Amino acid sequence: MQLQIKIGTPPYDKNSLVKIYTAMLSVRMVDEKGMQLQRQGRIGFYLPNFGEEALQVGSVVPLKEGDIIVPSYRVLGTGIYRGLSFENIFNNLFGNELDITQGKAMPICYCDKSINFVTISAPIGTQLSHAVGIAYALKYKKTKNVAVTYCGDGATSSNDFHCALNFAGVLKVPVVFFVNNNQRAISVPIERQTASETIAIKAKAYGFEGIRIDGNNIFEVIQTATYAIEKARDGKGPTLVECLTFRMGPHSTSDDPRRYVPKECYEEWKKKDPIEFLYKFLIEKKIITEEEDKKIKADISKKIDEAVKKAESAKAPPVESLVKDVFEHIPKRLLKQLKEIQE
Ligand SMILES: Cc1ncc(C[n+]2csc(CCOP(=O)(O)OP(=O)(O)O)c2C)c(N)n1
Repeated sequence: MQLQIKIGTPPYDKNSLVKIYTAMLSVRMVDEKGMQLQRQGRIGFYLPNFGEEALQVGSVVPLKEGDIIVPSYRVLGTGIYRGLSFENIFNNLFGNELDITQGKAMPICYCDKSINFVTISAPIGTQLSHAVGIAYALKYKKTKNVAVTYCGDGATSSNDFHCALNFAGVLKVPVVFFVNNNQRAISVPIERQTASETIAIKAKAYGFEGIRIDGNNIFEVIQTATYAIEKARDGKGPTLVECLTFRMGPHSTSDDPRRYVPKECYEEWKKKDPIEFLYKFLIEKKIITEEEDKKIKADISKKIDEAVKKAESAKAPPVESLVKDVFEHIPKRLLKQLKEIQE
């Protein structure tokens, strides 16, 4: 696929490009803050997206109203681009009373119904079959909407990956699978994960198209996502898009990648940083100035600091929240336990 970037026409006009760049920077800056907060003992856990911002943001640029994002835990940019707020993010991380799930979801398992961002679930791969079910419903109801879903290279070894791709092919549903091939599942390298030449070719066995792209090149991601999403919208079935990238940070704050990632890998991939790539493009093409860049960063930083301040000073969820919003009718045994806690 040849890259076609027509500057001045959406999504390559100034407003659209600044929106994309701001979303990518926001992911990076939320990650820096999240890591810092955990190291300072102010939150319990964080999981960063360092180096994978282009595939996350670029893959949702072509979405339309009513389309549904079924995320994995390492695609924060898909939510941020669509409007997942810093308040929502930090309320979840602090697990406070303002958090949508009142601290019941794991940190980084965000959700926002208003932007069709389905709750992130921690078990690997499960979201893929959910996405196929959702896409089937969209088709059944004769909408023109699509579902996009995500997983890592490790998740391609899961049962759900097979089930999801198999039924997506059989039912020809409007879904696009994006795989963030960051070349490791925690410490397990891709060559220990699969003997397949690429992940993209696996789609062939399920009867649909697989495409492998440079996941750090925002333009390649947008162009491929546009093609695959519009194809799904036209009733022409699913696509598997393998986005080659590299996890530039730890798997999570509970991990120390210095024990298994050679230093040279970081040096090599640092040169391919997706945010640096877009920054250079915007400056070289005179789409933004260095001054504008500083302002964008200062603005994001201010908003993040405000959200952290509010989230940290909010109260813990009330004790009753332990048993609320889980069952339609709270079971008697839980009510009994709640009473014991309250007493
Ligand atoms: C079903 C299941 N098994 C194991 C785990 C533990 N676990 C969490 S993340 C992870 C690695 C996943 O790697 P990958 O799919 O490549 O995604 P990445 O973290 O690289 O984005 C594992 C094994 C889990 N969350 N769920």
